[in-house]
Amino acid sequence: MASMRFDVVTLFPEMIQQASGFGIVGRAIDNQLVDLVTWNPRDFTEDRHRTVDARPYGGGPGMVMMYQPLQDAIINAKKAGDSKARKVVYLSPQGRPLTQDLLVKTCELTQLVLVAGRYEGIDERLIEAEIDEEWSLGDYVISGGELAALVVIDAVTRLVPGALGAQESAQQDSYMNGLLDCPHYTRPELIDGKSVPSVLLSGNHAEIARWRLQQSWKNTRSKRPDLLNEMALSDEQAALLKEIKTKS
Ligand code: 4FM
Repeated sequence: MASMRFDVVTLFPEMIQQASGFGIVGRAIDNQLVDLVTWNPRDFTEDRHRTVDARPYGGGPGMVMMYQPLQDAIINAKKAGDSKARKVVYLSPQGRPLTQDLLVKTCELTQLVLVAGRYEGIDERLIEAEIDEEWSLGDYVISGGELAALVVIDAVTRLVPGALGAQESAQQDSYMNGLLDCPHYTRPELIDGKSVPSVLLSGNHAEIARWRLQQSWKNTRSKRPDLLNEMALSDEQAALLKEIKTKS
């Protein structure tokens, strides 16, 4: 993936544009490694009041997103990019749980259209007609899809070649190996009677790398054992894990 184009369909475009102006994502946009365009269904309304919501069939509280303005916004977002290497994703709790593996695969695309809903949901026929995949951040409910779209934009941007500086990429390695991160320490050497693990002061970089991997394993085993069960181990990793097990 040389670069990535994000088209976000949202009633709150400022929320997407403003939050994307900072840090790694902001720099990637400035450097034209990432393009970010927003599409507001309100701009595709045809009535005097610019209506974007509608009452649900079957009754009950709350509204759903009005079909026509949302569909027109999605269709125009699609047209702006490359149909062969594009996916249209709707963010909702009903979606496939987002993982780093899914994000890595997403990098084969050149355009990602992210549909951020509001209210109680969108018409099921619109999902059938326009959405390729439904993704979820996790088993909880937020007030709209914008924060979820921002999470996807951030996590994918980190995988665009050149988006991370040299320092940031080296760090990334430790997150990408399927393990939790190792502990970090900085100055001073002694805080409230607690010292920094001596290996980190040793200057022995091979020892330090080994210690960090060992800590990552321990962290993962105690906090997220489910991650280890799903992991395929290399011979080297299996040997190291065995060593850690016998030590503690
Ligand atoms: C989704 C509100 C669609 C309104 C939401 C509409 C969510 C999640 C989430 C709320 N998105 N992972 N969990 N969205 O809660 O992705 Cl129309």
